[in-house]
Amino acid sequence: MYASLSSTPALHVIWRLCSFVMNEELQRVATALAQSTTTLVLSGAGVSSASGIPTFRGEEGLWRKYRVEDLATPKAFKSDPVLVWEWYQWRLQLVHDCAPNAAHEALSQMEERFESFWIVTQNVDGYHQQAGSQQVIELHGSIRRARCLACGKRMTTPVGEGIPYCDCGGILRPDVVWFGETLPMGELQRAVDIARNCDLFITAGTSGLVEPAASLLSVAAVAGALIVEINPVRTAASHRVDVILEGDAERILPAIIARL
Ligand code: BJW
Ligand code: ZN
Repeated sequence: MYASLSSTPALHVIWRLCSFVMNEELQRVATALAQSTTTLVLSGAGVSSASGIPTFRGEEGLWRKYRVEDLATPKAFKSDPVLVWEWYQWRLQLVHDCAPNAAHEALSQMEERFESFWIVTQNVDGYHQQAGSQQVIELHGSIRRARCLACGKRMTTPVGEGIPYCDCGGILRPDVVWFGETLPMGELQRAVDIARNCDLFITAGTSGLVEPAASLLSVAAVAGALIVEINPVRTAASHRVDVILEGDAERILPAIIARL
C-alpha cells in the first residue's frame, strides 16, 4: 500500500507529512517520558490483541459473539454458571496458548529504565507481569485466579470442564470484576493516587468506555499531566487527550523506546 501511495506525487507529499508529524509526536512523548517523575499507563484489551487475545468491542470483539449480559455479570453466573465457566476456560486456554507481545515487552523495558512507572491494567490476562513488569495494578482482577463464593479463598483457576469447587465445598467463580460489581478497593485507590500524582498519562488499547477506569484520565488531566492516547482508531477519550499516537500499541511503544 505504501508503495502505491508514494507513487502518486500528491499522495507522496501527504505521506511524508504524516510521517513527519508522527515522528514529531513520538519524539514529544519520548521526551516527556524521559523527563517524567511519575508515569501511569492505563492499558486495555488492545494491548493484548497482537498476542491473539480478542478485544471486547471491536470487529472481532468478544462481545460480538457473546452478549456481555449472558457472560460477564453476577446475574449471568447465577443463572448459568456452566456457560460462564465454559467461556472463561476457553479464554484462559487462549491466554496460556498465546504470549505477551512487543507492547508488553516495551512497557516492561520502560519500567526498568524509569523509577516511578506504573501500569494500571483493565486486562485480566496477566501478560504485563509475564513480560516482566512488576508495578502493575489489576483493576478488573485476573482470569488466572478463582475465588470461592463461600469462604472467599483465592486460588489458581482449576483447568477443566464444569463448575470447579473449593475444598470447603463452595462454588468457585473467576476472580474478575463483572459489570455492576465494585472494583477491588485497594487497587482502585492506588490507581487514583498515582493518577493524581502523575505528570504523564498514557492510555493504550482501550475504548475508554468502562468506568471507573476511564475516569482515571480525568483525574490525571486535572492534575496537569500530559495525556497521550495510543490506539489505531479514535475513542471516547480522544477529544480529551494532548497527543494522539494513531496506531497499534505493539508498534508505537517500541518506537517510543527507540527515541529515548
Ligand atoms: C488497539 C489495538 C492495538 C485494538 N493497539 N489499540 C458511570 C457512568 C456510566 C456507567 C457506569 C458508571 N460507573 C459505573 C458504571 C457501570 C459500568 C460501566 O462502566 N458501564 C459502561 C459500559 C457504560 N461499570 C461497572 O459496572 C464497574 N463497576 C463499578 O463501577 O462499580 C460501582 C458501580 C456499580 C454499579 C453501578 C454504578 C457503580 C465494573 C466494570 C467491570 C468491567 N468488566 C469487564 C470484564 C472483566 C472480566 C473479563 O475480562 O471477563 O472488563 S467488561 C470489559 O471492558 C473488560 C475490560 O477490561 C473493559 C474495558 O474494555 P477495553 O479494554 O477498553 O476493551 P475494548 O474492546 O472496549 O477496546 C479495545 C480498544 O483497543 C479499542 O479502542 C481498539 O481500537 C483498540 N485496539 N487493537 C492498540 N493493536
Ligand atoms: Zn471455600
